[in-house]
Amino acid sequence: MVGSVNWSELKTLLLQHSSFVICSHVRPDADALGSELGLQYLLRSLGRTATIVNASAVPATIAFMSEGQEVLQLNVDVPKQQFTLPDAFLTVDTSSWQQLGAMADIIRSSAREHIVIDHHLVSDEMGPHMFRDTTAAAAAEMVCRLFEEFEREPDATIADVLYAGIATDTGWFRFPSTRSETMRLAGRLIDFGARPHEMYRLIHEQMSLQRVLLSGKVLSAVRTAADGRLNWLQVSAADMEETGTSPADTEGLVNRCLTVAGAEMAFIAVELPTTQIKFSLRCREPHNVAALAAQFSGGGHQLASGCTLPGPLDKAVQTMLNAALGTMEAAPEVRSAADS
Ligand SMILES: [Mn+2]
Repeated sequence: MVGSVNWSELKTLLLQHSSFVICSHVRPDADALGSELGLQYLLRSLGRTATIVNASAVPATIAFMSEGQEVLQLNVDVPKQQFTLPDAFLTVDTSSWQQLGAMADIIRSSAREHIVIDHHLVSDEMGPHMFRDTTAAAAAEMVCRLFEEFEREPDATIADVLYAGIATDTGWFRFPSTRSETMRLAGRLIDFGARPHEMYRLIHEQMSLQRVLLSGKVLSAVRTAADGRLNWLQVSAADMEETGTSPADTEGLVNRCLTVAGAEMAFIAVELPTTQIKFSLRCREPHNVAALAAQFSGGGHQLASGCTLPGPLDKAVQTMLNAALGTMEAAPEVRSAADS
């Protein structure tokens, strides 16, 4: 069912049940949370009971999305022993048992129906009711489509969070996954009251001044190798102390290295309080930083991965630099790959 979802089958299945627990992956992102809230709203408008329960808390950065809504956390708001089983579980934005965290045990041991709505490529076998469209740019796209299938409309609050889900999963409509259908559905959400500028501001323009200062300090010391094909940054504990920041404030900085013309690979090395060095790795095709991270027991995706090395910082950076240059040599040239 990958790529084409049988919407009428999904509709029938949803209408066969009267109570749902909706869940998504651990550390929910805007797409996961927006999709959950959208599904809850839709199911309630159909006269169903729907509760959102996740294995982990809503991250502070997107907490504004669920303000005034009830998003429960397993073992914090709902003890596992007191879990009231619904008629059906509805999982959205993942089809990985591992990604469901502690919710996976509850779903698997419950023998209740389990309906999955997802757009990811990799998938576990989760039963007979998996509705996956890997051409969808976001799970929220599929939720929007479901609103249309039921001939329902989201209110402005739900339009906002569904818009946030689609916008963030597509890198604000610039990733190759962005289709005309993505734009059409996002356009409909604006008709229903979604505020694109406000969603962008609330998600991306909430930095502390300290964080901006740290960015300046770290970026001004960007280093480069292999004629600019590899760029990297390093952040010492002293840098963070001086600017009043923490390792979390370095998130996203590595991507700036790939904005330089000719850059093919990038990494950032961050000194943790434990004196270990955390690496975030990025690259363009045909390189593979998942393989690079795996050399150091790390993991991730081909174009974005991470791993941890023992300190000190300079030594760890040198080790990573050698390994990165090694994988670049082994990979076919980006230019010749594009020509062929
Ligand atoms: Mn998603």
